Amino acid sequence: MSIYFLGLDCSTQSLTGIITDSISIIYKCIINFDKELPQYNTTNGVNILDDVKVVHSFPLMWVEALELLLNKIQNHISIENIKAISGSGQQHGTVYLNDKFESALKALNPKETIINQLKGCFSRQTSPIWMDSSTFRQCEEIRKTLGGLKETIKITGSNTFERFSGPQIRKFYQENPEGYRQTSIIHLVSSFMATILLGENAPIDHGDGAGMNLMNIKTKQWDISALNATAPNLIQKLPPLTDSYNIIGKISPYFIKKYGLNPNTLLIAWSGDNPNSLIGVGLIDKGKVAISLGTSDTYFGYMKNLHLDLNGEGHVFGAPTGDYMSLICYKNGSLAREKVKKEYNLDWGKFSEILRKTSPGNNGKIMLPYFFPEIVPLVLEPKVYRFGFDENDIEGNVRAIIEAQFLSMRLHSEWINEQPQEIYATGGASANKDILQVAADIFQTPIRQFNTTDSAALGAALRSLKTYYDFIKKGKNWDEIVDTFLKTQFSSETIPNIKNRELYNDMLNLYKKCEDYILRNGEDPEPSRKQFIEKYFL
Ligand code: XUL
Repeated sequence: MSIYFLGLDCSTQSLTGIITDSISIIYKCIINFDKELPQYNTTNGVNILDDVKVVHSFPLMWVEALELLLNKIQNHISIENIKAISGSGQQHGTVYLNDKFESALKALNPKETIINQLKGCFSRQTSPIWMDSSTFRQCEEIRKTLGGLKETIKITGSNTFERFSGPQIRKFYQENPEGYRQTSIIHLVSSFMATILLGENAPIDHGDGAGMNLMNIKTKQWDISALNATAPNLIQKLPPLTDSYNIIGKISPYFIKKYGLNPNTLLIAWSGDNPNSLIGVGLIDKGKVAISLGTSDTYFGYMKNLHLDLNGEGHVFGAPTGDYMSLICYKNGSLAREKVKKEYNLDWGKFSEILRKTSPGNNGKIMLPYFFPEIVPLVLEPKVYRFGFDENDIEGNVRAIIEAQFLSMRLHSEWINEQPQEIYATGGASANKDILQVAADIFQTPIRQFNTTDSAALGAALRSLKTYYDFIKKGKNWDEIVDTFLKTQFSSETIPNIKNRELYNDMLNLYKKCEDYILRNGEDPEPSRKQFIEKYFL
């Protein structure tokens, strides 16, 4: 009899399930929120309110997607053979539940849908997600109470960030104190989805917990000073913390009766999408980093020992192995690429053709691509800045957005202080070789691509497999698992063109000058831009 492992990824735009046996992926399915759950009226899985800084989504939509997904899985494989399930959630988003929740969850009737039975259990109907940047004031207040930038980073692993859960919770408490008072428990997207499967409140893992500005990054416990700086009685409203590799219980009776899951199916703590992707691309050791080109673009790496970015742009999260990971995150990822593509009526084929035929360095045309508020560097009012061209220049804009994304990544990842020997690429846009060529040239590092672009769901499946084998005392180590699953996933490598090394070193300095000029009152970059053009294009 085959045995299976299920990894779920509740991301911004969709819910993905990957099922593996002990050596390979055997089935994958996706529920796209906009298309398959149109009643929630989302665009790219979210609801951007009148103020573009406020971005929410619907916890019940994620639950409904879970039921649709399990239906598909049930029709495709012998679902009773699934031995363990783990999952991944878009990070930072918070779910607010009232005192009816736990009993309603325990009493779920499989003859009805979950959403009908949980409707009255939310003290806040929608969830602010990672794209929300409306908590500038709360970030300042919490940072000040914790003793300033460096202290905040030393305690929580990151500066206070608009999208992080702590500032979001504080905003809810300030704007709706009664709603906050009626909140019995606050979950992350990851622990909320785990809770639904478990039938009782699940813990938050150290990986995702580190993205809240509430967990002490050294002790991996809730930090009382951070909790007090955020909102009153918060300790009573948070689930406990746990290691990402822990078994949190077994699947609840609802799913056994309704979908035929096995009563012995183990549930492993869920984590954030980035910690899961760390495993899903096989980063279990030093010296390699990954870029994930999805709704958000992220740049992350495994970290054995805690190393903080005291300047405050990067984050340190828990890694699912029990160690740490570094991360920087961009909001202007695929949504910005798609905006440019749409603006000029291109398809991806044409977009790629332009990247192939335009010159590295873009004839000195530089873009600061803040189509949406940006996280790194912090830009709250979206605006696109162009140096040496305008929006009518189709080719200039296509090359400029891609160069800008990777120049910014190279610039703002310098704190990690580790020159990667190889970069792993994942996420939807990593399937585009021409985008990866620009990235390889800018980083001057080979980029390894995978067949599976869903590294978060795969990471979750591998985490469930690892814990299951540990549980039955046939422990497989991470090296073995990564070798078995990921070597077969390697599709190709994009080699940097060495001829472009100096050009992109110079362009990086120029890009920094443009950023300094716009964001930090730095000197006019125009003379440097002219020199750059003279050196490479005249
Ligand atoms: C990471 C971040 C995003 C979300 C959504 O800090 O905000 O990557 O996890 O993918």
